[in-house]
Amino acid sequence: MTSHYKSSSDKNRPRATLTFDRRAFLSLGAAISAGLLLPDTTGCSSDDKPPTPQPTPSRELFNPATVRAKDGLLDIEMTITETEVTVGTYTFMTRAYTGLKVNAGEASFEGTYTGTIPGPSIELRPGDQLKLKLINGLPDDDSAVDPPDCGMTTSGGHGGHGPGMQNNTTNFHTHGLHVDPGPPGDDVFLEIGPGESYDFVIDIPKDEVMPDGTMADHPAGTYWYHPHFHGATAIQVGGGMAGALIIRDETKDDLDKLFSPKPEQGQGKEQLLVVGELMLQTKDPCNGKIRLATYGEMGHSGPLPENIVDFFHVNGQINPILRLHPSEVQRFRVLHTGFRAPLDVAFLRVPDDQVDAATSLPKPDYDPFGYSCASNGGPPVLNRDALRAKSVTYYQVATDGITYAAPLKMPMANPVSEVEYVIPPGGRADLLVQFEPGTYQMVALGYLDFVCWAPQVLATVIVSGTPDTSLEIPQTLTPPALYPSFDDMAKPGNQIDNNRQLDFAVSIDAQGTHFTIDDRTFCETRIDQCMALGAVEEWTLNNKVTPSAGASIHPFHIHVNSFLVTSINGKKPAQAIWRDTFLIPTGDMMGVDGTVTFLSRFLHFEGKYVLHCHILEHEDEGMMQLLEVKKDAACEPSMTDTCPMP
Ligand SMILES: [Cu+2]
Repeated sequence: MTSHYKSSSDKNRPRATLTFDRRAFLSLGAAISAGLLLPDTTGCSSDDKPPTPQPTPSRELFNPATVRAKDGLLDIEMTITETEVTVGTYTFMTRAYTGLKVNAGEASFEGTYTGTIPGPSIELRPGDQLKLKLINGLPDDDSAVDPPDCGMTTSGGHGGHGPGMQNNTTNFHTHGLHVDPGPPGDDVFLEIGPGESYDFVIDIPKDEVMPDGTMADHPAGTYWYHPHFHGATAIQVGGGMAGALIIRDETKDDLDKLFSPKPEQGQGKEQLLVVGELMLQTKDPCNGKIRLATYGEMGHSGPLPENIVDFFHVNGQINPILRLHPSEVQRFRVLHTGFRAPLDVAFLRVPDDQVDAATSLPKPDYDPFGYSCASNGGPPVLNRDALRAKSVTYYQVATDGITYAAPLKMPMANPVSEVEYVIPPGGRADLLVQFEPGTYQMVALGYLDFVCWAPQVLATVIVSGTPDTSLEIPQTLTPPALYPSFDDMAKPGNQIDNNRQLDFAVSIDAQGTHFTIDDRTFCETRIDQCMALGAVEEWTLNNKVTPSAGASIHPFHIHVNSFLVTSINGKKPAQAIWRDTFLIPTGDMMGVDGTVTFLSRFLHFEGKYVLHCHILEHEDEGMMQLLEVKKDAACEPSMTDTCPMP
C-alpha cells in the first residue's frame, strides 16, 4: 500500500496541500534543518541553536469589549476597516472590526470603540434579537493588507490566505448557532462589498418544538462569529476578524448559574480566552515589513518557509497572565478561532525552583518543552503524549457550546483517538480549573510536527493568596434540551431516516491541487445534499488517502445543526459528545482512510446552507458543499459534476 504515497523525492511539492505522507516526513529532516527558521514565539529554532525560551509573560489578560442585549434586543453597528495591530512583538496591517456603535443594548465600554483583534464579544439570551448593521469600510483595491507582489516566486503572489480575488468583500456567520440560515440572518451567500453595508437580523430561538413534543431553547454556551465569504474566508479570519458570541441563560444553564464574568456571592469567575492563529511573513521581500502571509508562503506540506511564523495568541496577546486563588474554581471559555492548526491543550506546572520568587513568573530561561523543530538535524521529535500526561487535572464541561451531563476529567483517560480531545480550528471547549498554589502554563502542545506547529505557551496562570473554597467542581450538569441523546431509539426523533457518506480528499494533477468532497469542489448553484426538515440522519465522513497527495487533516463543520459523534475509525468514542466542528481522523500510513460517523437531526430551519472543511484555505479552495433542508420532500441533489451557471 505504500505506493499510495507520494514519493519522498518529489521536488514539486504541492503548493496548497496541508497534507503529509510519512515516507516524505521521515526524509524531511535535512529540509527542515536547511529551511526552517522560526522566531521565539513558536518555540522553534534553527538547527544548532538551543530551543528558544517561550516569551516572557508580561500583561494581565485583556478582555475584549462586550455588548449585550437589553429587554430582548441588541441593536449594534460594526465597521470593518484596515488597521495596524500589534500582537506581541509583531506590528502589521490587517482587516478588523474597528468600529462599534450600540443603538440598543448594553456595553462594557463608554465613548468611542477602537477595535482590535479579536472583535467585540456579543452576548445574547434565548429569545433575544440581534440587529447588526455591518459596514464594510475596506478599500476597493490597493489594499495595504495585501501589498502588490514585488516579484516573489511563490505562487499565489500577495493574494492573501486564499485564492479569492475579492479579499475585501465580506459577510457574517454565527458559528455554532441554531438559527435561520436565510437572509437577513446567518446567510453565508451574502456579498457585502467595499463601501456597502447590510442589516442583519438574527433571532435566538426560544421554545422550539422538539420531535417528542417537548420544548427547547437555544443552548447557552460558547460560540463565535466570523466572515464567511467564499474565497476570502481564510485571509479575513486569519487576519483576526473573529469574536466571541456568548449565549447566556442563568435560569436554565448550570454553568451560567455557577459562573459569571462578574461573579456574585456563591459564583465563580469565568474567563474568555479567544485563541487566534496568526501566520505572518516577518520580512516582506519588497520592504522588509511584517505582514500577513500569503497563500503561496504558507508551507502547505513540509516545514514553513523562511521568515514565516504561525502562532496562537489569546485575546490579541501572547502569553497573558491569569490569576487564581488556591482551590478557586474558574470557568475558561476557550474558543479556537484559528484557521488552520489544531489546538492540543494542557496545563503544566512550572517546577518551584524555576519560578521567580519576586514575580511568581517562570524564570526567563525556563522552557517547558525542550523542543526544537530541527533538533539534531533529524525530524522534529516531541512526545506530546508524555507532556499531556504531565498536565494537572482539569475538567471539560462543554464542547462547541453544548454542556455535558457531567464534567469530563482531563487529560482524557481512554481516548480512542486524539481527535477526541484536540480542539479543531473553529471548535470550542469550556473548562473548569482548580489548582494548588503555584505557577502553571496553559500550553498548546502543537500538532503534526512536519510543519512545525510547535508547542507554545498560551497563558501563564499564577495561583496564590488565600484559598477560596466557596465552590467545588460540580458532579453533574444539565445538558441542553435541543440536543437530547439517542439512547432510546423508540422515542420520536431518534429513528434514523437516512444514511449518507461523504468523501473528503486532496488530489494533485497537472491542473493543480484539488480540495474535494465527493470528487467535486464547491458550486454555489449546485445542491449537493438534500434533507427533509426534521429528518434524523447518520453520516459517515471519510478522509481519503490519495495516491497523489497522501493523507490530510480536515476539520468538518456544518452550519445550523450540531451532530453527535458515534464512531471514530470504527470505534465508539470514550464519551458521546455533540459538536459542530470535528477533526476527521487522518488516514494512516498503510493507506487506510480515516472515518467518523455521527447522528444529526435537521430541525426547525429550512433553507440553504453549507458544510465545509474548517481549515479555511481548504474551504476557500472548494472543500465545501451546499445543502438544502426542505419541509415536505427532500430536494433533488444535482448529479452533475460541473457548476451550472445561475
Ligand atoms: Cu481540509
